[in-house]
Amino acid sequence: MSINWYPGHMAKAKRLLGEQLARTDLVVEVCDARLPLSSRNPDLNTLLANKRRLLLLNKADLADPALTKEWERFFRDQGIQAYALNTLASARRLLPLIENALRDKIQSGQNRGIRRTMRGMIVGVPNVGKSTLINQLKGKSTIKAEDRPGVTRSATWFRVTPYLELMDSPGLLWPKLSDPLAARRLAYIGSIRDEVHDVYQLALSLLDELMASHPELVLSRFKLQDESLRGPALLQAICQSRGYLLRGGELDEERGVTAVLDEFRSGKIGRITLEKAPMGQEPDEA
Ligand SMILES: Nc1nc2c(ncn2[C@@H]2O[C@H](COP(=O)(O)OP(=O)(O)OP(=O)(O)O)[C@@H](O)[C@H]2O)c(=O)[nH]1
Ligand SMILES: [Mg+2]
Repeated sequence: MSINWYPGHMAKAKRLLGEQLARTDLVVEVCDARLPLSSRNPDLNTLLANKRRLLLLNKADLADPALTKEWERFFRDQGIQAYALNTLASARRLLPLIENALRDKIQSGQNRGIRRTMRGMIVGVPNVGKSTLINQLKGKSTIKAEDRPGVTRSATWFRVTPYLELMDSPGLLWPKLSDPLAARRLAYIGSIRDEVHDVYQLALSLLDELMASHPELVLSRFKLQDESLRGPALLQAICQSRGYLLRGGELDEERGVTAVLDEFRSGKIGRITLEKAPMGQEPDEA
């Protein structure tokens, strides 16, 4: 898959993050709980240097809860403060976490009779829910947030409580991703634009992955019986089962592709985590 998925606005975003870092007390990194390694951009480590950080495993409602617990444990073992979150249901859980992470800063101000506004920068790859998180905390959907990557185009500060400002930022992908599996998985969760992929191949490879890890969920969602189906034959069986037909009676595979990708992304196939936490290993942030 050799594709240009690093549009100009991402290079700009990287510059902006660097510029805003000096006025930031804390960085809140958002990744996708279904893909906790591959949806973390390793560039952020160098870019954010020694800033205090929280890691949110967002969209936890779409991920396997037991595996999310393992991921939380894995990151905490590495000294990373990681928390699962469902932004749509309980974004406000972030506020005490931020307060806790900044307790000494807040306290030292209070000792001098000052309560300064704290500033947190929200960063992460596209489509993980950064803008939605700020909307939920503000209690108003004033920021554009949609289920596709590249929605936010500039970095903007928003006051979410009397003493907290959060900065929304454009999703940041890396210029080149050498691991094709990680690239595909980022596409499955909608962090890389569908336009740059062959979506037919993408749906087939997603189906293959799901048949290897969760065959029962695929068979039950698409009302199929044959566990041995793979590749184009599986997609065709899905179209048949759903009655996706073109006017001449031919299978409407395009509709099948859309159904597979959309239904995975929205969790309708099941709560599926694509990456397992490595046990007893250093994090591999490829
Ligand atoms: N199920 C679920 N969906 C979520 C959650 N958080 C965000 N979303 C959805 O994810 C989609 C992307 O959200 P955005 O807030 O636009 O993501 P973003 O990270 O700002 O994306 P970019 O601006 O493109 O970088 C939207 O359809 C949200 O409703 C969550 O915790 N669970
Ligand atoms: Mg956004």
